[in-house]
Amino acid sequence: MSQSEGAIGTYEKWDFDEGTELEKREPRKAPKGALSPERAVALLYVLLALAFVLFTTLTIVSLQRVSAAWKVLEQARMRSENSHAMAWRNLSEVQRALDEQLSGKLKAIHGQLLNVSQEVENMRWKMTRCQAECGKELSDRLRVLEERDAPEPVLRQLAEVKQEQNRTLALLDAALEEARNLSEILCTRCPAGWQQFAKTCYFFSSAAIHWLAAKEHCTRFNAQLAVVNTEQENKFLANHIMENRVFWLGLTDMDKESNWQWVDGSSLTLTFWNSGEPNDAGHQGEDCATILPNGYWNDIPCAMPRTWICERSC
Ligand code: MFB
Ligand code: CA
Ligand code: CA
Repeated sequence: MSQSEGAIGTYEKWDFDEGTELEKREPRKAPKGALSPERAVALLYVLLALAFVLFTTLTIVSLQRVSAAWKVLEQARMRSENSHAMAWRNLSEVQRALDEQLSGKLKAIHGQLLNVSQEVENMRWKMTRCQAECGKELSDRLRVLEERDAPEPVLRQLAEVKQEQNRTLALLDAALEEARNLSEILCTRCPAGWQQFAKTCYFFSSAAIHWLAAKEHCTRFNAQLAVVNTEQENKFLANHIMENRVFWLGLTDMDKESNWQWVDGSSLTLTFWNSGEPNDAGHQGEDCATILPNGYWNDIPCAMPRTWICERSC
């Protein structure tokens, strides 16, 4: 005998010769109280439905909470953005007010600096001119008295005056150096139309006049004809010479031939004479120096009309 599972019960197969006859046995009755399959399935469906409803409800509630949280987050972000924008506007306002205040103060200080710089420059010029003129005049007078064989006491007094003059000139030199340093420290900018190199301002003329007139023009601007102190300065001047022009420098040997002197009394140590120059060419001679576009120098007659370069501390 073997058993086989059927849709609605259990069949037992009996072996007989003429064939096999399945004898349907009555399904066994489920024990009392257990669910019938139909009911179990129905219950399963109900549970599934309940689970689905619960899941849907929970999903809806969660979505509502997420949506509410999102709204709160969005409002917080908006508030943060607004406060950020407000803070930025306030900061910009404060910065603008500060900039205005500072630029006003800076302009005032700058103006004062320019005045001080101008005063220092004027004082420096007066001292330079006095050093050249006062010293020369006193020495000339002393020399005249000495040549007249003045009496011994007078000569002794003259010697004391000369010593006093030398001490005064030494003090003047020291004061000049201080004024020059102060002028360089105060250096802020050059006048309109002037070029700045390091702490010095340069004016390149367009007109052409003779050397003495050019020297006077620079003095009127509290400046002097250009004095070349370094190779870099010479290169700067040459680089600023446009077209094929030559410009007067503050260098001359008109006082004593071949004794070349700068207009500010500084000694001539560095030179850039063109080859064969200075040659004092021609019957009237050549006693004033010019700088060529290539940066080399040439002496020409001082009466020639040429463009010129003024320089002054900025
Ligand atoms: C000379 C120069 C002179 C004049 C003449 C035209 O050089 O020494 O000063 O400039 O050229 C060749
Ligand atoms: Ca000469
Ligand atoms: Ca020459």
